[in-house]
Amino acid sequence: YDNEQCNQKTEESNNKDDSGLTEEEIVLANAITEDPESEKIVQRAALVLRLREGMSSLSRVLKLIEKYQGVVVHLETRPNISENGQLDALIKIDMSRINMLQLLKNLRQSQTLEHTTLIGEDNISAKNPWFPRHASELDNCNHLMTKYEPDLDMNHPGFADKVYRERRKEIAEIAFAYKYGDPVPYIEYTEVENKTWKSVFNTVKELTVKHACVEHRRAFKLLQDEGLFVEDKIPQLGEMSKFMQKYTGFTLRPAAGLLTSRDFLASLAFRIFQSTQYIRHINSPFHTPEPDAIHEILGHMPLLADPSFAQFSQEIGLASLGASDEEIEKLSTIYWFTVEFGLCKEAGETKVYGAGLLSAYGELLHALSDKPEHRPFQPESTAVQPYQDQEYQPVYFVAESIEDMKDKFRRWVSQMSRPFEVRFNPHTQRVEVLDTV
Ligand code: NLE
Ligand code: FE
Repeated sequence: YDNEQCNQKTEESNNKDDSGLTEEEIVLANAITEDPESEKIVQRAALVLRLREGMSSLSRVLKLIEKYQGVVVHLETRPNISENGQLDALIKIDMSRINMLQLLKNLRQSQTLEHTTLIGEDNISAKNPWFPRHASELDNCNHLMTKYEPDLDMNHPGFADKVYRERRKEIAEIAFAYKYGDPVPYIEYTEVENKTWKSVFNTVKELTVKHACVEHRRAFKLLQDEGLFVEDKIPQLGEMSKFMQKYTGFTLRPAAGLLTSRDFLASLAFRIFQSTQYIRHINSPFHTPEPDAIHEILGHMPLLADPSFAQFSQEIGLASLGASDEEIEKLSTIYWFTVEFGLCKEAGETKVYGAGLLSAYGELLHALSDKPEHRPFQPESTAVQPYQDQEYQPVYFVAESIEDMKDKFRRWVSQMSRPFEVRFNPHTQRVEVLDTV
């Protein structure tokens, strides 16, 4: 209902707009004015201006910034090379999003334009930091990374397999069509797909008894007891979603492939896990660089049914909302070395809790061997460790325990630059923004 209302308003103002804002800004301006919280969000932005009358234009601009309660944090000018007497200025300002839009509008208005021209802007499109405030808005958070796909990558085992490629398309279409509130789609898996599952399931089952952390082992057992984890049938995401919901409130929505980090992490804030639904190629059962339903089901879902781990997953998600690109990169690196490839100690032994290891027989053994490097998990260093996603990892980070990792993460994340805090309200499935400036 909210969305509908907002769209209608957008259309109206598109028709009779003369504000000088771009279409995207109008959409956002409308969304912003309807949202009282957004007035409080201060963001830093950079403007590059051509000052047609040199310093006197500059003073007009500064007055304008003052009028909109902006704080200039950096200012540089230089003579414009092509036109005599004109200056180019770079101005960095902290200003609330709503005032920023007003300022932009003003700068673009004709009387101001005689004095200044807006040449460039950074971080102004009020889209940043747009983030979903309600679980339904995750319908907009399904941007895919095109990296390793059967259609595009010659090294993909499905590249030459037309039937496989068709199947991938079919399942991707189902995910694209999914909207918040729909039941998780049911997929009738083929015999080949179930066979692939069987070989991964049986090896993982055997290895995890010895090598998985207690949280994973516990949930794995529950899943077997409840009849969801059986060797000859791929569990349906709908069933898995119900299972997780019962223990931690996490639910699933289908994803068509590897999502951008920002979109993927955002959903975790709502205790929603975006899960692929296709199955890896039968020729590479024990390792695939891309996520597939086997990886999600065997690796992620048991841990998402663990209360403490679910909490950690949601906290990474909450930290990502409205974060800068740099911070998203750090958060997804932490995610990579914990949720995907994490190791932890348990009564003096090294165990596995990373989903990318728990769904890949080959890499699990590699991770525990003496070939790769083991380093202690430290958010500061882990967050900036470069990684690749095509081969086995050369470095893994070992946590003292999942609890300890969570504590360290919390301390680290509290130093992020975001000028507001967020809180998830499970009754409304809404993220509430709390001002801290
Ligand atoms: N390598 C994992 C597997 O084969 O199950 C998938 C990792 C996805 C990040
Ligand atoms: Fe994963």
